[in-house]
Amino acid sequence: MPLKTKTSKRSTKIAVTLLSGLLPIVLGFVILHMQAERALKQSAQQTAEEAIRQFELMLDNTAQAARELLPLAGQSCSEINLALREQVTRRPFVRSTNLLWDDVIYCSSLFGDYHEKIASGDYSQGQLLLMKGNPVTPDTALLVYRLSKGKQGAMSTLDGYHLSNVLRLIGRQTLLALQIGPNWLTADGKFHDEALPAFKVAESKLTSSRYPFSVTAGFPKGETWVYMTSQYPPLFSLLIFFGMISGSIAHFLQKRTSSPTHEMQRALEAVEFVPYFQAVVHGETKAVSGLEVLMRWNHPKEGLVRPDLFIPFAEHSGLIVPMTRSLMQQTATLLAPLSASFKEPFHIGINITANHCQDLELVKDCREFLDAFVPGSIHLVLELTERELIEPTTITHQLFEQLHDLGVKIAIDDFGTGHSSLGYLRQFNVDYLKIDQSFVAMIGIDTLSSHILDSIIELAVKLDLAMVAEGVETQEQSDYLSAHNVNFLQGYLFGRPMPGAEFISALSAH
Ligand code: G
Ligand code: G
Ligand code: MN
Repeated sequence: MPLKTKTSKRSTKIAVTLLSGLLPIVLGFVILHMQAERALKQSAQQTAEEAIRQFELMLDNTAQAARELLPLAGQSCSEINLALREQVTRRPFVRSTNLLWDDVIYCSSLFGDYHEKIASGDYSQGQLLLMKGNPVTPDTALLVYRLSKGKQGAMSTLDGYHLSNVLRLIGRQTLLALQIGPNWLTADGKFHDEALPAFKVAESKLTSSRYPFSVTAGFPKGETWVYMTSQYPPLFSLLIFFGMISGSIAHFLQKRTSSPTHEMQRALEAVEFVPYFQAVVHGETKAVSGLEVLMRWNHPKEGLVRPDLFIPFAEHSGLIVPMTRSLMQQTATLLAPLSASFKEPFHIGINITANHCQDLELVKDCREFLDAFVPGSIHLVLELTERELIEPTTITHQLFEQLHDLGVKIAIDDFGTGHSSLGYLRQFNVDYLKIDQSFVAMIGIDTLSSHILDSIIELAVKLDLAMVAEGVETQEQSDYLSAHNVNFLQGYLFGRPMPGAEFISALSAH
């Protein structure tokens, strides 16, 4: 049943709403994460480039000192000592200078005469060596630049303090390391000779094209998140806003499409409410004297739906009026072509709810219905159930007066189950009583109910009202009712409710 799906799919609906709300947030978050990673990558790259530039500038100074001293190598230390010291004073960053002969330091700006063999193989491309320290400052790293030509050699050293200073100033939020051969230096001035650990986020390694060193920049783990929380709070609010909008839209759309009213509105437009006809026969002759129109919902997914399942919703939403109109139009289209062949007025019963009687629209619908038939060929009977009585107001008074003028008949449906007074029956100009099937079912079974049935019949006779007995299923019931002069009979014994077209071919066959 379509109207029950509302509750059974509740969890799915909540899931869809949540998903629609979360999707933009998650997607937006992924995009922001990617954006943050790109920004960090770019920043690391720029920082590394800047560091390379600064180190190359410093090395240019250092190399210049070595270049100027190299031709002096071979001369005695006392002659050239002053020249060594001059370079230390003149060149920024240069801490000491040395001259070599055949890879042996024989003269130093610090100590003068000296003797120390160096291992030229330790130098990256024979040119650069990063040292942990030297005998004078064992805890300050030191970068040595070496130049040689034949047996001549010159070396100038750069204080690690300047190097780590550059790393610190340029790096700021970025992790930076200067690497020469297997050794490297970090912004805290620390010397390392183990393998360089990877930076977890946005690692970027650049190698100088002019000197044998490289710089690695990057960020510690979690930096992407730190960056996002510092840069994107307004965007986060926007994401949550979009999520809420999207979730609300999903919620609204689902509510709209799944509400019984919306579903029935759709069905009405698709003409899914179709008429079924059930025969009403003469009590005496058992000849078909008319029919009752019973609404069925030909639902595309649920199949045929019985009216008691959806009529309450239709009444509640006011859709019952256009639904009944549609049913009347379809009935007229089906039956009008036959109307010329009706020998006596054919009874067409249409069920009407109390809600339907609150304005005069019904009069117009009935007039249009009657206009479709050969004049006088039918009796339109409006069946009002006794279970919900119509409040007598000026409008209903007018309504029934106008219906009466049109020649429309009124039947009280399910008679015996409600409590209509005689005054009521007279007020609405009732023409027929439809005896409820529960009394018919008791014939031959329950004597008390049979008594009630007898008094209903008696009452109808006294009030001069025609009677229709509903739910006649057995021959015994039929015989009993005929014997008690019930004018018309209706029930499975004479025919089940069937699709309009089927009813017509059965009727024509007789
Ligand atoms: O046909 P049966 O199961 O089908 O009908 C069930 C109930 O629905 C009955 O009480 C009948 O009066 C009511 N019903 C059937 N068709 C209509 C209709 O077109 N309008 C109204 N208001 N009630 C209907
Ligand atoms: O309330 P109203 O009388 O309009 O409803 C008629 C209802 O009775 C429909 O649901 C119709 O299908 C049903 N009906 C018609 N004939 C019989 C019958 O012989 N036996 C039973 N049990 N139901 C019937
Ligand atoms: Mn009825």
